[in-house]
Amino acid sequence: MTLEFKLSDEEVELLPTDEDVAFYNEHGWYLSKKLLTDDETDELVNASERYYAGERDRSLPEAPPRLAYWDPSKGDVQRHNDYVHYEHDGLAKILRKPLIGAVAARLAQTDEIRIFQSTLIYKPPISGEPSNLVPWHFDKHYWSSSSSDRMLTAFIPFHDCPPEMGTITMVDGSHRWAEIGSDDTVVRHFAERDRSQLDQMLAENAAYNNVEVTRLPITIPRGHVNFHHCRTYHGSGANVTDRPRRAISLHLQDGANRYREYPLTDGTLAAYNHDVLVRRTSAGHPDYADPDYCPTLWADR
Ligand SMILES: O=C(O)CCC(=O)C(=O)O
Ligand SMILES: [Fe+2]
Repeated sequence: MTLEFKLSDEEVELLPTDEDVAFYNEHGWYLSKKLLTDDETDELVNASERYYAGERDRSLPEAPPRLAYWDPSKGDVQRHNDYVHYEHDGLAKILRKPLIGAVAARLAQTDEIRIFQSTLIYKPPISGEPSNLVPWHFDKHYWSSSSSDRMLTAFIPFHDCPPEMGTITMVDGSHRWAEIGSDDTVVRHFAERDRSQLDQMLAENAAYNNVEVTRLPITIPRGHVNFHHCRTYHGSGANVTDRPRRAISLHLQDGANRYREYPLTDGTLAAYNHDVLVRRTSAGHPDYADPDYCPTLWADR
């Protein structure tokens, strides 16, 4: 183990236990212990405000085709900004805390975790704002060009995140469902999709698996992180409080994840935004281990 990927004795206490890993395997999600200090969550708020005010340490060389990139001209809608771990060192410094990667590695039962994507999210405190509603989806649908089924997401609010703020909501155990032969429009992001279609997709898949849908809004205390498996259905509701809901979705890949050719029914190959940014492998494919865009968060070698 390199020095960089070392945990303190106190941090080791914060790792998931064997029971926690079994819970994750059964339910498809896990609410962590307190992984971030109050100073770190304060700094996430401050750094995100500087980001929203235009502060960048570097910029993407080009805008990939499906980049989520709120700017003030978009107004008071839900904000999504991808690649903040690349563009903003203040946010990246906290996201790259080894403890987060170590928890993910335990859950995914792998010895290496890399960042796949990070999205800064802000739900304005407007109870009727339709863009605040996140329809049911699972993240692997956007990642068809990734080979791994162990990918997972760390949802990191910057404050206590109760149901009335529209916290993330898990469809319990849905990562174990078999999927109905889905049309490959699912690879399109939920922001581009019709909400009722996605609600229907959840209902049809539940019926196909002969299960009731159990929706669990996760009350996340400040500094705690909710992890979900890449095939766990999730969504979220309105923010009916008078405070913004601030968070980062930190999407993670295990060490073995690679680009794969995944043909869609129209004959084209599934793609991800990285494909126009990252370096190539010797086989000429996008390299999902490019340290500039997909840095290693944890390695236990
Ligand atoms: O912002 C939310 O409530 C959902 C975010 C999400 O879809 C994710 O973390 O994968
Ligand atoms: Fe998601």
